[in-house]
Amino acid sequence: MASCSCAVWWASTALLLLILTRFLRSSDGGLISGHATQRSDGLCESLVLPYRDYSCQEFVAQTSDGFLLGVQRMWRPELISEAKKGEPVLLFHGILTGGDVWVLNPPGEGLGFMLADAGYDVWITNYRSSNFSYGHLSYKRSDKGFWDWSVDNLASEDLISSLQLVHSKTNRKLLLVAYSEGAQATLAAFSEGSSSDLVSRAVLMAPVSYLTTGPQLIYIASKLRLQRIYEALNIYQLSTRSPGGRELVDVLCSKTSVKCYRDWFRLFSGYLCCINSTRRAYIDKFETQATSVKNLDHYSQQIRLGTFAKFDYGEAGNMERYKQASPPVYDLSKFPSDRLPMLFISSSRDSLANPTDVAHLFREIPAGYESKIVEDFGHLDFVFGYTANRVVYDSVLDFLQAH
Ligand SMILES: *[C@@H]1O[C@H](CO)[C@@H](O)[C@H](O)[C@H]1NC(C)=O
Ligand SMILES: CC(=O)N[C@H]1CO[C@H](CO)[C@@H](O)[C@@H]1O
Repeated sequence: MASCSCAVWWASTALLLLILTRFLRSSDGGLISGHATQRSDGLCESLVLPYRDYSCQEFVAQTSDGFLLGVQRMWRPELISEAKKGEPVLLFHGILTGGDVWVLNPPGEGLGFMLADAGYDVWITNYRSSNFSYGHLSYKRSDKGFWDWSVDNLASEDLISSLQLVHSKTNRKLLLVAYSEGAQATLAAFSEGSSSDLVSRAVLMAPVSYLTTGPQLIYIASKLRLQRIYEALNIYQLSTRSPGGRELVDVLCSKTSVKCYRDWFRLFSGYLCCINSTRRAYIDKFETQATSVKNLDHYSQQIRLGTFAKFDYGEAGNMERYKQASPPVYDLSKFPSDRLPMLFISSSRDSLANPTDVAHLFREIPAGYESKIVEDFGHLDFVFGYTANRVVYDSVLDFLQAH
């Protein structure tokens, strides 16, 4: 990026952002953690129950910092009963999306459906800001506090609360399938010893850990120091769906060689093999979903510093929070890949969890895990690709069944 002869550009971008960005409406409150609930526009009603072979129930998992996560349980009633319970598997999605990624492709293609068809008790969780979550006990979506989080909190709160909810409902150890930032949160949480004892085996797909490069949103944001503009404007969330969001994305893309005008998919992947263009309109009805600017900022820090560490608040802020000048790094040598059966699935053409960064990850975690590298598969193909069933999910099912 040519360095700033671009004062004019900064100013015009700032102005554009100010004009374009709006906030989403606030979400429902008054829900009780751990209880099944009803929601007519929830994930179950919208995406699972229309297929009559499946049952689906909405739950709420409350995090200790007050977020109300939507957690859905889906199963095939003829395969699972009180007497014959399926093994619980938790699906943990990635950045700028929601738990719907597991069921946006139809039965036979979407991982949620495939696992239910194989007799599993399938639990889908949603990040704190996801469309299918339930907001916060006291913050509204328009409050700064609602967006004061990054992958650190997804690790310490969202993953853990979801695992605990499923464990409390099933009294069994869980299988975990985590994707992209969900996989990164898993790496962070389990490296710190949190809750891996609730899990019996795990699959990490397109695992993000270290970030070096890639033609994607996060990289662009890091180059632009996007969060500075945002902070100046009191903008805390990024969504391509909010009014003006797509134009905002276009502003980002115009600063790079990525041709992602009007196409948020290109923000994630320089390469995509297998998105069904007929189904694209349907996917666009649900995706993307908002994330926090702080979450992107954390990724920018990782790219700039080359670390997989907690959020950097600056020296004074770090002293206050962490009692040290620099943010603590996640010690991947403590990741339980030598104790829990684990499978990593990555792609040689994934520009976000790219081969260089995945190799870096593999050098740091203890040996003992299995890994599979697929060819010619983009980052979003892992959840939206119409061939993900054969290329990736068959291996997921084989691995879960074989151990
Ligand atoms: C693409 O999606 C449409 C609509 O869901 C479907 O009818 C068609 O079979 C799909 N094509 C492929 C190659 O999966
Ligand atoms: C909070 C929010 O944006 N909820 C939306 C999630 O998606 C459904 C289905 O498109 C909408 O009806 C909700 O308003």
